[in-house]
Amino acid sequence: RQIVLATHNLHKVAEFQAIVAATRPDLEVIGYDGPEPVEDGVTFAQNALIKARAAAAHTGLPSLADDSGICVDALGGAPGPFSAYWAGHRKDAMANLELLLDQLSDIADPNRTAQFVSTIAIVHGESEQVVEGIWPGRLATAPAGEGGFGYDPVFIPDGQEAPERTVAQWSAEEKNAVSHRARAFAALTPLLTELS
Ligand code: ITT
Repeated sequence: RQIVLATHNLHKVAEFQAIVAATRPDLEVIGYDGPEPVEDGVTFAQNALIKARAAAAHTGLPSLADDSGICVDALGGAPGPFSAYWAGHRKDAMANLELLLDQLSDIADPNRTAQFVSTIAIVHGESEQVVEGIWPGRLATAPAGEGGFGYDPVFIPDGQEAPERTVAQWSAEEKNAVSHRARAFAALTPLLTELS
C-alpha cells in the first residue's frame, strides 16, 4: 500500500522510512514533490493538516505530514511550531539552536526542560486525523554530537543512564526507536489498519 509523505525535509523522510520499515513493512512511503502549500497555521496540527491536504489533493493517495518542533518550558512552549525559522526566515539549524541557547543562558537545571513534539496528520479522501508524539528531555548548555538534524545537538532526552548524551550523539536506530516521531507514528498505527 502506497502512502505519500508530504515533507521537503530529507531528514524526516529518512526517519519515517526507517520507522515504517521497522513497524509497518507493508506500507510503501513515497515522497511528495508537488506544490508546497503556505504553512500559515499557528499550531502543529494546523500546519500538519495544511501539508497533508495539499499532498492528498495533488496525488489522490493517502497522505501523511509531520509538523514538529521543540517546546521549551522556560519560554512558555516556544519555539514550538516556529522551530524551523526561530532565528529568521532562512531555515538555518545552527543559528536556530544558538539563539535558543542564548535565550536560556540565565536558566539553569532543573528549569531547562523541553519536549520534542511531532504532530502527524493523515488525510485520505474525506477522512482527516491528527496524532501527536511527545519526547521529554532538557536543553544542554552547548551543542554536542554530529548526528541527526535541527535541535538534536542540544536536546538531552530523559531516562538515560550516565553519561547522558544529546540526540546528535545517538545512533539513528536509537533515535528512531523512541523519538517523538516514532511515538506519533505508533499512535497513528491503529488508524492505518483501514489502509492495508
Ligand atoms: P516540512 O514542513 O517540509 O515537513 P520542515 O523542516 O520545514 O519540513 P517543520 O515546519 O515541521 O518542518 O519544522 C520542524 C523543525 O523542528 C525542524 O526544522 C527542526 O528545526 C525541528 N525538529 C523537528 N523534529 C526534529 C528532530 O527530530 N530533531 C531535531 N529537530 C527537530
